Amino acid sequence: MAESKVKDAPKAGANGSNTEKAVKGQTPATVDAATGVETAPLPAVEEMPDAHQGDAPADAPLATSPAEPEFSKEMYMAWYEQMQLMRKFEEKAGQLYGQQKIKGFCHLYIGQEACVAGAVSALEKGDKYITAYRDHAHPLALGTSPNAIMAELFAKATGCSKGKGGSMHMFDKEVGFMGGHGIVGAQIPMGAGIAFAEKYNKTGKLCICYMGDGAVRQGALHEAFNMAMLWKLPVIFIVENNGYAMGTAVHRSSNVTDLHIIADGYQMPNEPVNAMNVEDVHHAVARAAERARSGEGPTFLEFKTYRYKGHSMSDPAKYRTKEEVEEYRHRDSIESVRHTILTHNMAAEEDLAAIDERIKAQVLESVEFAENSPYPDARELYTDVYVQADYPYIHD
Ligand SMILES: Cc1ncc(C[n+]2csc(CCOP(=O)(O)OP(=O)(O)O)c2C)c(N)n1
Ligand SMILES: [Mg+2]
Repeated sequence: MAESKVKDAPKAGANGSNTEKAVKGQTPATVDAATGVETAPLPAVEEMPDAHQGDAPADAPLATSPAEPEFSKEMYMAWYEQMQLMRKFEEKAGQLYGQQKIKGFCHLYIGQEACVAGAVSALEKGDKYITAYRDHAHPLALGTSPNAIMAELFAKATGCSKGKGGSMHMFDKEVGFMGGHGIVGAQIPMGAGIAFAEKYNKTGKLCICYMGDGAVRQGALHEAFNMAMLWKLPVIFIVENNGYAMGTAVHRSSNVTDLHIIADGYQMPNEPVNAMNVEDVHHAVARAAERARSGEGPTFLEFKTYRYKGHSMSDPAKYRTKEEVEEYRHRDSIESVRHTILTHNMAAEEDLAAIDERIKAQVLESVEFAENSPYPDARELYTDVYVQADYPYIHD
């Protein structure tokens, strides 16, 4: 039986970063060699007396390779490819947003890739995933084609939600991805409900339900946690604590900043996880999955992570310093995996470059596919609104 490890999480700002003064200045734009995508310069951070830096795990260990690799070469190579695809796909999406090819909302996952890659590798086919609006990486890792995701971003009929969902509402039932939800916290009771269905139907599968740190103060979480524990539902709740809900640092909205201990109120096993490290994510999710599948019920994991970009494409992120962002870039999960692969001679630079080339081609193909796809027909407005075909209130 997997044991709950309720530990003291790292204290916010233990290395002083939370108390650092914001500085004026700007990091220069960089161009990615693999995709040719330009990363926008980080905005200048002005001195703001009321600005608070986040509660992200500033004293989490630096992401470097372990003395001995814990997993097989195949696993590290798969993680590298999967996380690079997420990142390069989103860098391209960000660029296309700037060109107004993609409109509406668009929240990038860049920096948080290990949160998904380490979970997918620890779970089984048939398990279900649900998350909020920062939702491009999940279907990419689960096997939805980049073409269908890019087409969805372009609001095209060939998109995974038929062009009717856009960035925040990706769905792909075939791979177990149940969305993509724009209302903060709405997916928490839905995640519990999906887990209820798995238990009721005795499928042996579970539901993994992601949420942001901003969602844990929603009443829906507390109702769902209570019922999930009462009925011992096979669900893994994950809070991706990236330090901020839009521009609000965790400690400005929550008295409890070690968010995982909120689950103690429901006697739900919980633990903090250094989610800049894909191995740690894999281990924690594997432990929680074992608990769920053996009938012991839910777990609440607090993934300490960080987003390198603003909340959404329209956020200049003036509430944090460029030093804070840089600090996390030095713990980058993809760089860590790359380092492990090279240090332990699992592959050579050229092999990784070949993967990068493959990803570049895949991403460019997805853009071409999206560009050449049609918009949905106007009558699509009336389809997929309700599952019940004879729903009496909406008619053509
Ligand atoms: C019920 C509700 N209230 C407010 C909003 C506006 N809103 C969108 S995202 C967001 C912040 C959520 O932050 P967090 O949960 O930390 O997720 P992150 O963006 O960091 O991934 C807010 C307040 C919303 N979408 N739904
Ligand atoms: Mg957040």
